Amino acid sequence: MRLILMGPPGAGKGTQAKFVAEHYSVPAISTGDIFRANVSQGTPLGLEAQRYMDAGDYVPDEVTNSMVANRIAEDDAKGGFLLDGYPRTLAQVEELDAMVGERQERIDAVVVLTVEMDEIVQRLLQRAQTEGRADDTEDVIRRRQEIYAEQTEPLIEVYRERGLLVEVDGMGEVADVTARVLEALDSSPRG
Ligand code: B4P
Repeated sequence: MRLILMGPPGAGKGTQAKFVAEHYSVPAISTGDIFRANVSQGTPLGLEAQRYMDAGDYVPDEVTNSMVANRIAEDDAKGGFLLDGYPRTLAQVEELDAMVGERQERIDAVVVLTVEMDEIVQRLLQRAQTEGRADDTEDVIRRRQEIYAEQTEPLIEVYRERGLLVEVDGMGEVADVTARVLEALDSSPRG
């Protein structure tokens, strides 16, 4: 199974990714997590990514694309993967198409989690208190939502036209959302 998990910042992508990936026995690959791990280890990639992330901006496509290409080339991703938070731009869609095309593979489904804006802001302000992430301040949360609307929302139509889109209500309890995602994937034509 090769899946993409999309949704605005705070929709619960990272939260759902681990349950959904476990269900299909594929690795959950989160570009945000990989960037954060590099930031905390102080690697050159981390130093480059940090200034964008702290401002709520996207890390440049070249940096993100080559990082994903390397990650999905690892052994554990040969039989499938769940991409959490990638692609986020049209250029990343093209690059991902090329990566899977080279391997003679295809994406099976693109899950979009939909969550009301008030709930998103609440979740991220809550996360600011528990995890202390640098990009969970009110100004940066707003900036991240704007960037999502500008650069990532258009991808929904791209994947809808390809017949890959699976829209799931991301409101409510975590376990209920997981159940909805799995049910939607099982009943989607490609699931
Ligand atoms: P991400 O790490 O992907 O962060 P996110 O979109 O904010 O979080 P997510 O939707 O995964 O929410 P979560 O499950 O944590 O990206 C961070 C940054 O990295 C980006 O802004 C960008 O700078 C950079 N980046 C990443 N990918 C990139 C790319 N492809 N290109 C360029 N730059 C990239 O959930 C949020 C909170 O809600 C959590 O506290 C969680 O506990 C809570 N929650 C989840 N589900 C809930 C539920 N059902 N009910 C109540 N609370 C819930």
